[in-house]
Amino acid sequence: MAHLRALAASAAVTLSLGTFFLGAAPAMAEDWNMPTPYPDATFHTQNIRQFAEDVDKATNGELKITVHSAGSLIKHPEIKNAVRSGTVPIGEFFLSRLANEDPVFAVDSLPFLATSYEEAAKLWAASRPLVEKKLAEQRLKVLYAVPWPPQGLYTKGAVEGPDDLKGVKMRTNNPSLERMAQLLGAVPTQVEVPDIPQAFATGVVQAMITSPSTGANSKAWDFLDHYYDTRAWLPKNVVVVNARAFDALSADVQKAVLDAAAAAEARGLKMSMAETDTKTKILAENGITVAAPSETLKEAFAKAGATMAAEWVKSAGDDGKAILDAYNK
Ligand code: PCA
Repeated sequence: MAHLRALAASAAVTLSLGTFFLGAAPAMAEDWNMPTPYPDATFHTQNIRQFAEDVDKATNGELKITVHSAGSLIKHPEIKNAVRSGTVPIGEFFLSRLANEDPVFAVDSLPFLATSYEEAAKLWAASRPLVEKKLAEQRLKVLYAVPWPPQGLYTKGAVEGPDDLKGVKMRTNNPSLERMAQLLGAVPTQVEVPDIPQAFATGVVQAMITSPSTGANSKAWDFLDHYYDTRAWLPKNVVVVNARAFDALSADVQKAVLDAAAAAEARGLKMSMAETDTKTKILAENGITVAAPSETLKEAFAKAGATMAAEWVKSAGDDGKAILDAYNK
């Protein structure tokens, strides 16, 4: 938009008749639609709304971002490609959803590789360059990423050990979790977050592995009764912008977007950390038994995690090695 304003200014000098009109006209505003997969009460969505507000303020309304939550504009499986093709200029998605495109995208969903916020931050720092490079190949620019709280197991009825998971229909959200479910002897079924209550109510699924946030926001107490705090991994959501759309912004607006993105990454991390305890408490307050996994369940999870890590190292090749070397430094 800066060049438009410069044009207007120079036109105002030469065209005295046009001065009033050009001087009074606001800079032409850009309107961006932003699809996101998760409902409004999700901290990621709240963080994105704040990001949009920050961009609006910092650009004096030159760039307005309208957030369409819960897959209302574009369904989660289509969001990445919609941004890539320019159907929408910006969007959010669950990064490890892309695991089938490239194993690099799955690293934050490997069980027990990074199980604390500190380790998750380290893993993001180690993997970010490659994730950015791979997404840039699709003309997607990474603005920021925010981790979910650690992932735990939700079930109907108590799970004493791994045998209780055999044949159980388990809700999954990406290829890694699908593999995990298989290794546990469960039956994986992909279900998006807004559809979780319905999937449990109709018996499509009987168990899930997700965060205290998603469990509490889905009112898990309406359809199950146990939560095992396995702290298995902290997967991330990523916000990307179509590179062409970003490049078309003025330098000032680009800077405003990047500044707001950096603030959103820091704010989102804090929100996520706070959620871990508050939402676990909400689960307990609503009658869910919150417990540590039994030793045999822990062992089964660890075994599945080790198998997945070995499979990942093999499939990720040099990229995987680069990430793990950076992470273990
Ligand atoms: N909630 C999302 C992603 C991870 C999480 O905690 C989900 O369950 O799909």
